[in-house]
Amino acid sequence: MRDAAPQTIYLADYTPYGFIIDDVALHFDLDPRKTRVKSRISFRPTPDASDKTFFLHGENLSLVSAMIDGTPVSPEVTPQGLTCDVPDAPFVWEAEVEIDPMGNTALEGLYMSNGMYCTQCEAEGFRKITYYPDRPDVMAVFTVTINGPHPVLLSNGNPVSSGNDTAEWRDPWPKPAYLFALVAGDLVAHPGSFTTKSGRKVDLNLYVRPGDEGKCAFGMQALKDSMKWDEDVYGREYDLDLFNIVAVDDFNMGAMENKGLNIFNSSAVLASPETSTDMNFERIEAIIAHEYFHNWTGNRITCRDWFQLCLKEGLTVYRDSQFTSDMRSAAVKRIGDVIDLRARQFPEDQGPLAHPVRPESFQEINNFYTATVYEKGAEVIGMLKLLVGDAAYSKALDLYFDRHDGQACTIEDWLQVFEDTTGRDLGQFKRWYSQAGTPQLSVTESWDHGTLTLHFKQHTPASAATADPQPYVLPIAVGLIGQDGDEVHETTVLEMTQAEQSFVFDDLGTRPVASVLRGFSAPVVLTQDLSDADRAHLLAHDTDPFNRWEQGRMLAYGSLLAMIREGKAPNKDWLAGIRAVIGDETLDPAYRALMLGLPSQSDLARALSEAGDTPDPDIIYAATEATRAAMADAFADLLPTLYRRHTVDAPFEPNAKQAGKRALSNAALSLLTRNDDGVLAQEQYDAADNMTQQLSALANLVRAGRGNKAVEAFEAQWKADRLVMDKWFGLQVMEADPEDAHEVVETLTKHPDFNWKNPNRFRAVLGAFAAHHAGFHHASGAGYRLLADWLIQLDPVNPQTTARMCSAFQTWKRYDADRQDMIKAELDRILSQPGLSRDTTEMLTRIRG
Ligand code: 0A1
Ligand code: ZN
Repeated sequence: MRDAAPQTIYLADYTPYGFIIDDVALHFDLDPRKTRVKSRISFRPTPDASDKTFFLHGENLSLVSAMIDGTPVSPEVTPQGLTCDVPDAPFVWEAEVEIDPMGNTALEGLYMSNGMYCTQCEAEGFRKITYYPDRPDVMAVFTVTINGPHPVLLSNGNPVSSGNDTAEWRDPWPKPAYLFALVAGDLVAHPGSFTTKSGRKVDLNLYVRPGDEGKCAFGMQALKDSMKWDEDVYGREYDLDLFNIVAVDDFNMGAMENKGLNIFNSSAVLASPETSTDMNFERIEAIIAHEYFHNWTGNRITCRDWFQLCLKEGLTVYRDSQFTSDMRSAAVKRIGDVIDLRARQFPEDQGPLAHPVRPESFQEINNFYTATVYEKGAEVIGMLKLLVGDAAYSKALDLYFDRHDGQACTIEDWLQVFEDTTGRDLGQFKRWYSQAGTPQLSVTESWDHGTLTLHFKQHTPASAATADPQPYVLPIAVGLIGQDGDEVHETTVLEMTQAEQSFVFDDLGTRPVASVLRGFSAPVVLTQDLSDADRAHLLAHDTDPFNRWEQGRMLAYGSLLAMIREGKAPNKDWLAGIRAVIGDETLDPAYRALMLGLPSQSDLARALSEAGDTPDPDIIYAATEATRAAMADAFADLLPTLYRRHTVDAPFEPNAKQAGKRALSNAALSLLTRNDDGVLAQEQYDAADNMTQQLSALANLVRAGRGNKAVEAFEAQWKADRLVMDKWFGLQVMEADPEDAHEVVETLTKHPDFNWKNPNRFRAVLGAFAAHHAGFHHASGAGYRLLADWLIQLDPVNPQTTARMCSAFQTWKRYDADRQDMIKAELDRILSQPGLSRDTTEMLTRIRG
């Protein structure tokens, strides 16, 4: 049932819990429909607590019995939890509850996936397991006993004992309930081990379903690499004798950092050359690192309340991006992150869902695991590091770990360690945490006898979340490139703090071209009055790899927007500039592959709407197609060589070097396919011995309208592999012609393997559809209706995944009146469903505005 009046929770209302927990003992008797959970918790009143009410969260629990100090009590129970009179002295709470893991389709709390038991407790899932103060600032030591007829019975920490159908675990580190985990089932372990720098031998296991053993080696290696990296770069050592990872098929998100027992969506950990693409390998390596890094940034130091989510997530994303940069190419990683930020975070920050990196209110915390909290949160840390310098950053982090180990902290604590290390006042910088919206930064130049002045203006549009945004501290990395192509001023970081500010470079001979916002040094929308010729100059000569790519992208935008608005032909200078870069064999192939990319259709729609135009999805689609065709023609003589030279003959390895070569040869293939009727793609499909090559060939065949046979063959080959079949479903949607994308989706949803209750499968089809710009925004409104139908169907089963997918509608105000009316009608139709979840209600109400 929908809550009568959904409650809004405010950061400003934080009050500490009135009790301290010394010790938690949990006992599970597992049963698919009637699991019994016994808890024994020692409480002690907090000496100076203002609120002495004894409240325990609890949802979907049947209370069997409750006792205080051995005496039965009858608490007052509501759908949200219970209260009870308690002594004004230390006491022991004991309770027994019954829960139904099988009936738990929301995948929060204790649930079942393919016959195995698993848990997801972040953010507020523990309250679906037993009565407990389910808030991150309540930290305790847990002992867990599990009984059940399963060969593998796991929980956090170290094993204490195990016998027939029983196991006992103890986690010596105090932790909040959201880090609790339990897994039970018929699983096989892929073992490994790691010796920490101080000599502790840690046993590692990757637990998978029988049959998936061959997909563990890469994840295990990524884990060892992460453990080593965190020692080398942050001085952080692992702190238990055991580290377990479990792969589950039904999972709402990517993975979860439970103490000593990480639980992963199988798509985020299982990998093999035959079944996973290079992109999958890179993502898996990053997610394993991310979850592992949480052991310090999240677990040892956790969040005081959920408003502080970015404290652990922004920092951990920042750390995993550093790790990927070190393991692979820093330039390629940075460009990929910026593409992703613009695709996912900018629309959020510029639309009705805008919220600060540290939100100040929410109804459903699950709706705030967003690109703003995660990715913009990481950008904020990157800026802080740029402003204080690498050495001060290291010192501040050492202080953070020293000072706050074992605590539940706030953003204030985080900034304080930087203030204490550097003596800087970070008061203005803190706006990055408290204000919503993407700053717009514009720069103009003046030149006077060897002196170049850069005039910057910053402006952040008002939003529902921040009515009157104040200027930010912006680190703006700038270099200067001379007319001859040499760098005449290396990167310097300008620190902008005012709404308008000028910076002067003098002693310059001839007028250089300014390379501004190198490395994307701040998450802003930059407008720079550069001519196409200047941009082409930077594309050819900039020493900053990000900005070099960025200038190619800006030229591509210019070319595409002129085609969309005025039907102009593609910009020849841009094509020539890209041609020079992709043909330059001294450059990293992965980097050159990125140069062959175009802004996505939704990025183009965003650019048009930022400029005050109404995007027409069909015209955007046509312009993108025409531009790809022009690229295929302009590079026709170069492409066959690029393709052949970078096709990897050696046995597949998922390293960055091989992946880069495959990325470039496949980028070439996608252009070549436009002019060869799919002959080369078919050849590659037939010869492929790894998923990167096979899937890329398949995509090209489908796009060329010659995919029927290969689609069938692929299905026959991979029917039994869930993760590969997700790719099969997704690819057909992504490559569908906009005219019939919704029909393709309808057909796929009738496929016997379309198990819509599995979040991965649902996302493979409906998520891909929402991302198919011209298909989803079909003028008939059929796309909107179709997605709304499925959201209505999924909501009662899995509110969290439904709510996340509502963001497909967040950009609705960009489009024309007809489309807006159709979307509004669908939003209202979903909102009028009786019993709509709190998650989905909150999302749609905010989107509807
Ligand atoms: N903390 C995890 C992400 C995560 C969040 C919520 C979840 O369920 C509601 C699951 C996972 C991470 O950052 O990886
Ligand atoms: Zn995380």
